[in-house]
Amino acid sequence: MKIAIMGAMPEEIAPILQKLGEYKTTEYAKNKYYEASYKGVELVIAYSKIGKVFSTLTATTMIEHFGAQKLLFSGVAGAISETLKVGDLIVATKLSQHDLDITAFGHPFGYVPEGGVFVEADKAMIEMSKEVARDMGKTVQEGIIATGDQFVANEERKNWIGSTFNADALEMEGASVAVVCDALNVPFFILRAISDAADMDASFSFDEFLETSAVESAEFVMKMVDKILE
Ligand code: 4EH
Repeated sequence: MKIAIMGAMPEEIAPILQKLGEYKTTEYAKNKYYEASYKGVELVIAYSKIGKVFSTLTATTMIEHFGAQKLLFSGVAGAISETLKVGDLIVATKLSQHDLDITAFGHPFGYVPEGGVFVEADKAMIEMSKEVARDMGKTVQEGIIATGDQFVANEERKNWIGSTFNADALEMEGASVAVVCDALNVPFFILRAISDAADMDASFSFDEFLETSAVESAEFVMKMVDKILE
């Protein structure tokens, strides 16, 4: 089996590469892919760069070029739900693109003809995440993640995304990765640790907590890999 682990920023995969220690680096499509064997399975790891376009390219490459059969995303996110604080973990149940707008034709926000508004994540891995959380003595919240090509640092925009998509957290890559995995029949799991509250202090909070929250997420994702291999 080959499992892909992706992030968007270098900081989001650094803890994973550090844990693995040894890996092979391959350049492909203007990005670096890191391959390692871990407890008898093949891993392919990469950070995509920021946003929906780069994350689409990377997820597609991991599946179509490197042959990944499952994909786990690890990273940070802005909180919408009041119950999510910096460092807390959220597992996506389903994801939507909050910046996709063809409402002029009477469609809802996030909707694409023949696509839909949401893409659902793999139920088996969501179930596993509950066991992993129990094993680790941590809590993970399940929720809806909204994705768009903007760093949200505005209460009004955040609240709009929250009410329009019933979303609990927001980021810039999850929904595009979800579309790719869904289309190619690859089970996927999107985990994020909160770095900020997508409000006027978001950029400062993000800079302060990116690294520590990325570590929280990466540690959990590696425990997910362990659970998959059980
Ligand atoms: O990959 C992008 C990163 C911010 S942009 C999306 N990631 C972090 C999640 C995220 C997020 N997305 C939208 C955390 N908080 C968010 C928020 N809105 N409030 C970036 C950051 N630093 C340098 C360059 N780009």
